[in-house]
Amino acid sequence: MFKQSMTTNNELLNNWVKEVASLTKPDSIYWCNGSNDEYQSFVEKMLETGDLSKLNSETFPNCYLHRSDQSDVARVEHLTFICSKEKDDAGPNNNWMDPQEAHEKLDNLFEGCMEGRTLYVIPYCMGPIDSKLSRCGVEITDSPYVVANMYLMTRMGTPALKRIEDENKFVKGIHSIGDLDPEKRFIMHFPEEETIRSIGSGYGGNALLGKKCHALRIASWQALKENWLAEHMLIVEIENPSNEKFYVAAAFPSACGKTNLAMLIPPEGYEGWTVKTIGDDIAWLNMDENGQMWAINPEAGYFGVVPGTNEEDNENAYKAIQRDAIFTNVGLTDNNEPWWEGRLDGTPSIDWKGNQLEEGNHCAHPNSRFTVSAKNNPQYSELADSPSGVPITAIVFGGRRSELAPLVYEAKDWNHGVLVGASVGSETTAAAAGDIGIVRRDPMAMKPFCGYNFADYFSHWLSFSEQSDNLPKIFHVNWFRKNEEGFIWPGFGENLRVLDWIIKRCQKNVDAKEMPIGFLPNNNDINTSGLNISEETMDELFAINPDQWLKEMDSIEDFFKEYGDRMPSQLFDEHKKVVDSLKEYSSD
Ligand code: GTP
Ligand code: SPV
Ligand code: MN
Repeated sequence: MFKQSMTTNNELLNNWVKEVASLTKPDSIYWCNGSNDEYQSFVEKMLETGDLSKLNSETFPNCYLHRSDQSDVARVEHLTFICSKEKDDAGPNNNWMDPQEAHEKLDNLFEGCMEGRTLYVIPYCMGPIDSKLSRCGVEITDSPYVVANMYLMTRMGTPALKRIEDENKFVKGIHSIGDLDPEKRFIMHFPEEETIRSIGSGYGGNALLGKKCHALRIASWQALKENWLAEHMLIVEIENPSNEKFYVAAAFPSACGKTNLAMLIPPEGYEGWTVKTIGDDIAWLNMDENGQMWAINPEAGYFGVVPGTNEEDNENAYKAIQRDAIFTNVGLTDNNEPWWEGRLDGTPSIDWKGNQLEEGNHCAHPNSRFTVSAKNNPQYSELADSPSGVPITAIVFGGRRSELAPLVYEAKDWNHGVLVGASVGSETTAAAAGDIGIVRRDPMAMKPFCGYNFADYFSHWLSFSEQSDNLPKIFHVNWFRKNEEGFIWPGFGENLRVLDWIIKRCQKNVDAKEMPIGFLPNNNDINTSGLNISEETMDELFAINPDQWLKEMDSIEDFFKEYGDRMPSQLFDEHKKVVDSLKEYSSD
């Protein structure tokens, strides 16, 4: 059904496609042009094969449901490898395999894997096509679902191919669904070769190779060599009533609130404030000649957590997915609308596996996802397409911590901020296969995504303080602190109250309390007017337990020591300062 729409004169690309085809033996090869007609033709094809089904076209026009294999619903960190030449370059934070051994293993798995299928070539550009900060890649896949998702998530097709032909350079990504056997599932990265090979999974982060594999794992390695940063961060634009604009980049681990913060709607009392989204998952940060950090969002769409999305907590996301969206692993209502836990209306009827919903079962999978173009977001910022990106005022780290971490605090300076980021702990979520709710160290929310040794990554972060005295201020937030009644802080739109304080700190408009862990807001400096929250509750949100913190600092030190001699001593110096000050504080 597909016409051969284009090929290329670029020898590098042509030879590579031929080489992959001679290994995988597809019946045909199709080069994607990225047009809307092409997207629709892929949708039609998947409706025929049953890969997609059409949702209620009156209420959810041009929306589709994809049910994945039941064993293939999340990222698989234990099957994700960094295959650098030197094991130490991958570091204790990554699984490592010798590149030659990995290629041999993968050659066996890829051999003939596309027989009877079409090989799709997807040229894509991460970042605005005309930005010098953007980077191109080509993904080869045998999955029409991957093609359709890449269409929504990246700038792909003819314009990307043109840039690749001009630059004669691209990240190579090879993906095949394989036979979905979890024993034969691997997501392997070869940073020195700028190559990704992924087999056996169709799930987002494992299969949409532009996203975590390229824009974080390979890009973080490139960023180390070229003095920039590739981060698991949202980018949000905040305009106050004086029409001053601020750009905040925030790193929270998977399923810990990036999409929600990026799409925030100002709460009551914040009339005159405007919040717009630049990006919801990945930021590439570059420093200019004045030492100012600028960020671009390399993506063009959102692959977001569906459960919990509703018009009260995240109306922008809710509106964005009313049309032109692909839903993966949600349930259905009795009138063929998508349904998920947290949707406020509709009668759930069929679960994500396609069975009649039974009481006690999840209707949607906890890691069910929507894929949608960023332009569907009512608060999409045009600056997401700006070649220079946006100037970053503040960097925010955060995690999901039911205890310990206060609502917000500010790092004392950049190097202390690097300690704060490197120390992030967070409870695991359904975004990755494995246990849920276990606190683990997730430095800068990059544990699953840093393509090289964390010790070198921390050194790289620290190195910026020697290069600029104009760096963003660094903060830490925790929306997830709990008491007997559940989450203490209302979160979502109300998080603007915390961003408001962060911005005031950046403008030097408000004092703060110096504590061992950083600067905390003075009483009443977080605007709670109109919020039904007592002073005692605010105290609870900001309570610092020095003994608990000293234990935390011990566990952080143990974690750092796993990285041995490569760890920058500055980080231990910063660590010691906090510990000494906590000891003093606790003996007062
Ligand atoms: P990835 O796409 O996996 O990187 O996740 P993300 O960081 O973008 O997470 P997302 O915004 O999708 O949020 C994940 C879950 O956290 C959803 O179920 C949200 O409803 C919930 N959540 C987000 N923000 C808040 C908040 O401020 N408070 C509370 N209590 N829950 C939140
Ligand atoms: C995450 O897990 O952090 C995601 C989803 O954003 S995935 O693209 O699958 O990595
Ligand atoms: Mn993510």
